[in-house]
Amino acid sequence: MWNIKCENMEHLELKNLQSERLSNLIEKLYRKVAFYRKKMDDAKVSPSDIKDISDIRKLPFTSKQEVLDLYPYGLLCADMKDVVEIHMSSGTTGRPVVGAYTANDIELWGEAMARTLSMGGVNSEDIVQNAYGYGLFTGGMGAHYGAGKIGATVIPISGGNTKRQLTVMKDFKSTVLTCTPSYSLYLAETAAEHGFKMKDMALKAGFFGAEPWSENMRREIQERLHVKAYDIYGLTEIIGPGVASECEAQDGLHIQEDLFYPEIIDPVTGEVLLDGEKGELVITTLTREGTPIIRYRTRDITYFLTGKCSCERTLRRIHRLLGRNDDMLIIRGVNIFPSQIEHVLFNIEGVEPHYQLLVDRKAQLDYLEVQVEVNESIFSDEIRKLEGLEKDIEKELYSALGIHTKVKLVEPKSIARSEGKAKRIIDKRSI
Ligand code: DLL
Repeated sequence: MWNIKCENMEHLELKNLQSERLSNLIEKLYRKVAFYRKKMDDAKVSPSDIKDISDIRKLPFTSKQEVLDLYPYGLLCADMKDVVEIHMSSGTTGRPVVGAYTANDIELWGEAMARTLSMGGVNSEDIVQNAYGYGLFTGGMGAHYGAGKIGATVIPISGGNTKRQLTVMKDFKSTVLTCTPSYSLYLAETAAEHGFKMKDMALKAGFFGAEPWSENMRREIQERLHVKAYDIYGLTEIIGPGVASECEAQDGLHIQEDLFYPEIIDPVTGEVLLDGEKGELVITTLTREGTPIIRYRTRDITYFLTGKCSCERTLRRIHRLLGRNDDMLIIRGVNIFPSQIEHVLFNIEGVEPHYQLLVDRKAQLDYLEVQVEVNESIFSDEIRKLEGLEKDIEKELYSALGIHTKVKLVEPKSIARSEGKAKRIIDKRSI
């Protein structure tokens, strides 16, 4: 274990630590963040009411919409001179989610990711090929800080340039791969096409997350890449990757609960659920300084696993994420809201306000087809013109979303109408 004291803490000791950290956090937030002061005043809770970790239930939730409304600096709790880094959620236009990090937050992030990578056996002898995107996205820097803290060698190759990834992997004998699960399979596929033999590579482990994936996909990755594949979870609002991750038992994700306090709630009533009951994961950052957050509703669905893990860590485990309780699509690790697509479509002449998003996985990569109705006059145009329009819309969507989509123009009235909510998304990915 990277940090045996924290990862193997006895229940009462952990509870005391969480209680102390929560009460310090609330006192600071009440003083420094107008948004939280008002929220607590409205809920008639004062910092002196928060003494024990169980008092957390007196505090209000924080929603994604509130976070978006507080863009860019509304959640900032530290002085700007102490902020050393800023990250934002991936791939969306409009308002992104912002995380600001002090030097201590970067330290904390490195610690959380060092624990994560150590859970899969990474040590200072390893060569970590970090194919998560560097930049505003938290994946690249998060894995970088963790591997650096362990003293492993980092190859900060970032995402993309797949053939070069394989050459580097082979020539530098990378032992660890970090990237999204879908990208790992794309790497394997490209390897087969170009005569690279994955079994002859030095890779032994991969740390995959940032998008939903399944047990079947794990099996496929492990077979094709000849690695042990670990599921890692996190989100920009909390810190990025490093919030929860699998150990060698690959049986649920241990939450770093001395740092990030987890609850599972009923998404409708907000009631706190018991172990084993499926619901929305809610997280409080116990030690963040830049942009701490209280009872953040992640919209991610999971449940607490019961029983002891064979790895002997006492940190609680959650089941791998089961999905999201909203409509956000995650395509190749990029978060996309249907409303963004709608926004693009409705600016195009001749396009009708009826569309459907078809999500599938082809050659192991997420694939988004946008089916959109056009009006009679456009539809009766010659094929060449229709194809031109499809290409134009694809370009517009690419510039708005940052990912390639396939646009298919369909004839008027061919998409099913609804009297209630329209069913915009058909997700055929079997996960
Ligand atoms: O995706 C942070 C990250 C980077 C995690 C690298 C793991 C590895 P965001 O871009 O803010 O941050 O997206 C967060 O992605 O609320 C989940 O819905 C989803 N997600 C992240 N990890 C997993 C996972 C990063 N292991 C959102 N399984 C989260 C399923 C995941 N979904």
